[in-house]
Amino acid sequence: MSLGEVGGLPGGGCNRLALTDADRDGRDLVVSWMRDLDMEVNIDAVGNVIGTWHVGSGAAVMTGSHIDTVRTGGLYDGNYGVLAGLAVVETCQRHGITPARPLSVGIFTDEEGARFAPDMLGSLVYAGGMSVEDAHDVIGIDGARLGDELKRIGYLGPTPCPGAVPHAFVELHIEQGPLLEVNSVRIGAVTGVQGISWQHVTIDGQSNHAGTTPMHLRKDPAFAAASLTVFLRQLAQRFGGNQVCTVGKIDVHPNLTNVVPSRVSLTLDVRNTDENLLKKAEREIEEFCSRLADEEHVTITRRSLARFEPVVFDDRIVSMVEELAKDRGNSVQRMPSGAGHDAQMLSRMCPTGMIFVPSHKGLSHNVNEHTDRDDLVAGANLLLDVMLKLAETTF
Ligand code: HGY
Ligand code: MN
Ligand code: MN
Repeated sequence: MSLGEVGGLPGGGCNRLALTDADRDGRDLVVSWMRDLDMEVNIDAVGNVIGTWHVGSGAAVMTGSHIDTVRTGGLYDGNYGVLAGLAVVETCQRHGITPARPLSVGIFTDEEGARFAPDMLGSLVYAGGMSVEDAHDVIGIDGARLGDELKRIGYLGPTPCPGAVPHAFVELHIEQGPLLEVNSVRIGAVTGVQGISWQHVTIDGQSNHAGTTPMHLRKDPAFAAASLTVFLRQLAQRFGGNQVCTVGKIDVHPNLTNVVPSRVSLTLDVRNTDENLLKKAEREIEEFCSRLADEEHVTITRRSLARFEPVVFDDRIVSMVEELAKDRGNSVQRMPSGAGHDAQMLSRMCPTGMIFVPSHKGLSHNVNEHTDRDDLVAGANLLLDVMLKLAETTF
């Protein structure tokens, strides 16, 4: 709740877009809680914060998530997994439990990708999937350069990337969808993450007078953008299954009532658990855009913002989540993740899994995001059990 007040919005929820002052203030607060637990705090070259409780020996059992939010974020997306990780360390210390391995908690930079694409940027660099230089040169939706913002907020750290390879990684997160609540199940044993394809589309037409320009002479990028948006909805309906498509950001220039726009840019968020279907969707979008450009006499240029193939988590960890959930008397089901997560990047380095708890009405990326306290506690207790078990497990 205290973290939720940092960047808090008047009606509830919070806005801590990556590397803003609010993100800095949130980081400073959580880092202070890491230090209260005598954890060693390392900041790496893209601002990932890794807190480590040095007990036992060998590579750490790692958990973590993110504390950057979207512009209308809830209290739990990302934050819950980071703070539950600290609660695991605090609980072990309070009860004199000494794990066989160090426990570490990561705060990964810019997981949302809302200001600086791609999403999961910090964990992608941590896992060696993107160079620090490329990450620093990413330009945000507000024109800021990621490396400059890291420096400005004091989180351009000395620790090199890729980061230390964990013994294993497990992330606790809210489901952000309706499944667990609809099925009255308390815990999700996450089997993997669906594929993600983000594109930035720029449509250049010709600005003109709204009153005097006959319809057949227009080069109207707003109409083209609307047609593309409708096409995406229809594509998702045609594909069915897990196919989802979203146009979340549209910018019109000059954005005035009586001017046929000169340029419209929009973002496409297209996802599917099946890589072949995701590729098919991308091909159909490309073909539609080239037809649309011809028909509407506009120029359409597309730029990839993020492209991640579906990820399957280590079944040994998925089963561990399932069994330990049952040991605590929780109902549990296996399920894929519709949302991207830092765990999908850590799975490139070590055995990785995730734990979900229900989201009320499936709401997320919404200030009314909510998870019942009993579910939050059950998830945190399960994280404790899984981390301690991982510390005893040889892979
Ligand atoms: O885009 C996502 O799925 C995540 O919220 N970053
Ligand atoms: Mn998240
Ligand atoms: Mn999110």
